[in-house]
Amino acid sequence: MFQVIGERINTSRKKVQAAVADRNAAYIEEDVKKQQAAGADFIDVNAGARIGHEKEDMKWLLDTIGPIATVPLCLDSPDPAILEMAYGMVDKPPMINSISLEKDRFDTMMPFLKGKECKIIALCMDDSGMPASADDIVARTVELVTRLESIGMKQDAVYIDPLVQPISTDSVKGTMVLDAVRQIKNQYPDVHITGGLSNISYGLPERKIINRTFVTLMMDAGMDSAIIDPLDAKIMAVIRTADMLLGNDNFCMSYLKGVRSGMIKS
Ligand code: THG
Repeated sequence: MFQVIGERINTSRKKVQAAVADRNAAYIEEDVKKQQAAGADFIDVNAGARIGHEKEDMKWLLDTIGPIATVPLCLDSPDPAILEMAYGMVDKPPMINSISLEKDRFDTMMPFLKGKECKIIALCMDDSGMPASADDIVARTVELVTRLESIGMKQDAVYIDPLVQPISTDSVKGTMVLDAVRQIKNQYPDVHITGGLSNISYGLPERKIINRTFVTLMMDAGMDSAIIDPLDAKIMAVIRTADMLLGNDNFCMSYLKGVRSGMIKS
C-alpha cells in the first residue's frame, strides 16, 4: 500500500509557525490527530523555518507530538545534529528525512545511521546540485543504495527522493523523473520512492490538478510514498483509487472503506 507522509507540521506554514512561536500545544496536537485520522502513515516534523530556533522548536514539537502520535514520525531537517537529537526523543523507530550525497551531510549522517533502527529518506542531491537527467537520478540512487547497504541498511528501509523539479522551466522535467523511477524500481524492487510532488507545478496556475495528475503517473512508474497534505481530500482520493487500480488493494477493501467513511468521493 502507498505510504502517506503527512507534511503539515512544518514551520514554513504560517499557522504552524505561529503555534510553535506561542508554544500552542493544543493546535499542534489537533493537527496531528487530524492527519492520523485522514490516513497519514508517518507525521513529518520540520522546525527549520524560524532561523536560530530549530533545535528548541524541534524539541518542543517532539515533546508535544510524542504522547499523541499513533504512527511513526518523519524527522525532517538538513542538519545531522538536529536529527541526532530528534532520534533520541522518539519512542517508535522513526523515518529520518534526510541524507543526501552532499559531502558534509553524507559524511556526518553515515556513522550516525549505522546500526540505528529507522527508515531513511535519501535525496538525489549532491554538491553539484539537482540531478540533470533520468540517468543522473538513477546513478545517484545506485550510489545511495550501495553506500546505505554497506552499513547494514535494508533496501526496504530506504526511501529514495528523486527530487521533482518544476515543469514550467523545462518540459522534460516530468518524463525525466518518471523514467528514473521506472528504472530504480526495476533495479531495486524493495527500495521505496517518495518525495514532495508540488515542485512539479511551481510557476503554473491551478497547481492542484497538476499535482494530482502527476502523483497518478508517478504511482504507475513505481512511486509508493509521498510527502503530502493528508487533509487534501482530493489528492488522497486519487491516491487511494490509483493504488487500487495498480493492484495494491486486496478485494478493493481500502477503497471501499474510504468510500463508506466519506473520504473518497467522485
Ligand atoms: N522532500 C523531502 N522532504 C521534504 C520535501 C521534499 N520536506 C519539506 C517539503 N519538501 C515537504 N513539506 C511541505 C510542507 C508544507 C508545505 C509544502 C511542503 C506547504 N506549503 C505552503 C505553500 O507553499 O503554499 C505554505 C503556505 C502556508 O501555509 O503558509 O504547505 O520535497 N524528503
